[in-house]
Amino acid sequence: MKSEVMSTKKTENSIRSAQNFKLEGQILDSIPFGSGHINDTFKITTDSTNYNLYLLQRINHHIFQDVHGLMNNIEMVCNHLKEKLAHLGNKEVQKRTMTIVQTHDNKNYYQDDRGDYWRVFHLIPDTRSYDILETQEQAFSGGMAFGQFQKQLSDLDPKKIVEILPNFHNIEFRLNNLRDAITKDPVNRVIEVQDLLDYIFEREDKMRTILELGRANKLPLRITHNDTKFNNVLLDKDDNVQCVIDLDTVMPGYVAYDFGDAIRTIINSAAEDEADVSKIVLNIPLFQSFTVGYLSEAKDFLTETEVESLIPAVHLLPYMQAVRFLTDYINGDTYYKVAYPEHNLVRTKAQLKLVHELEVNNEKLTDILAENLMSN
Ligand code: GN1
Ligand code: MG
Repeated sequence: MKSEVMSTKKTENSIRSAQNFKLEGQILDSIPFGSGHINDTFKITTDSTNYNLYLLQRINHHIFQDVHGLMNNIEMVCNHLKEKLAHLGNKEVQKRTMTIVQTHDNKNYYQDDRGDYWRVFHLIPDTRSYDILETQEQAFSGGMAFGQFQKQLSDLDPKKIVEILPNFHNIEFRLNNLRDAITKDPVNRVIEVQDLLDYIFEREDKMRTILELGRANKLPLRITHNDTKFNNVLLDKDDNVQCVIDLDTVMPGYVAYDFGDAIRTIINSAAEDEADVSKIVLNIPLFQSFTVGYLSEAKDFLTETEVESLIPAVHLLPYMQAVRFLTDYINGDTYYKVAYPEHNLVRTKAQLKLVHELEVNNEKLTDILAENLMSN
């Protein structure tokens, strides 16, 4: 009962906020949408016969504290992508890029009287995203999608983009956050996760490869997506790439981080939060197909050192995700949305199982990458 009342309130709030944007037609309904861990997302339907589907989001401003900078980044990226695709015609551009809907006073976000921030995008119809992949074609499309994304943004000056969440993929920063959490131990959870902490700290040195290459100026900073979960790619009904979504973390970064984070979800035969870790095994043909798709777009611009950083990133990103989930568990679940009290712990164990599987199969993955670099 209580949660029903709360969700009716949320829906009412979402409709009230949506009314501040230039939507076509009258709003018919608003329903919670997607599986993001940070923002609240709603699908808005209107009675317009022309354009009637919108994606409304309440931005988590505890995490994204510079909402103005965030939305300017997204607008700049969207405009850049639209220019790159302009030759395809307006209709196609609308389908392949995200479109921000402005407020009645021409802003790209709206702040309500409770201090919450909202934004609206066009919802791209006839598309699908997948939490777990089904086919190699989908993996190939995912690889192309992120390769293309990096390529299309390669001539956008990184200095124009605000580093919206500094140190986002800096493993030293993430491990320091974990150490702080252990020291504070606000909800007495450290005692139950000692074995996981040992497993993490044993691998600390090995996970510094990319950080150190970056510090030695051996990796170029490019504009990267930084949240390349496979469900951030929209595919059309034939599983061709339609659009890359969730542009919140588009920032200067290293391409390997995008590769590694995509592989984290693509190669995993189970969900990111699978409680039965025996189900977490590698789907290596999907790694192969993603890699072929990615290299078909990225091979021309990748430097030799960037290529060398791809496999280290495949190990690093699930590891870093485990560090982040465990930090949040120890802190008492203040960052990620959780569906039940042990959710962050379950997520941590699932990611560490993936780290283990990747270690066992390191040679196979390295060989596949090398073969595809040669044959491309
Ligand atoms: C968060 O909100 P969502 O689900 O797109 C997180 C990512 C993590 C991901 C793990 C800003 O992304 O970094 O990889 O959860 N986003 C932020 O599923 O922290
Ligand atoms: Mg995200």
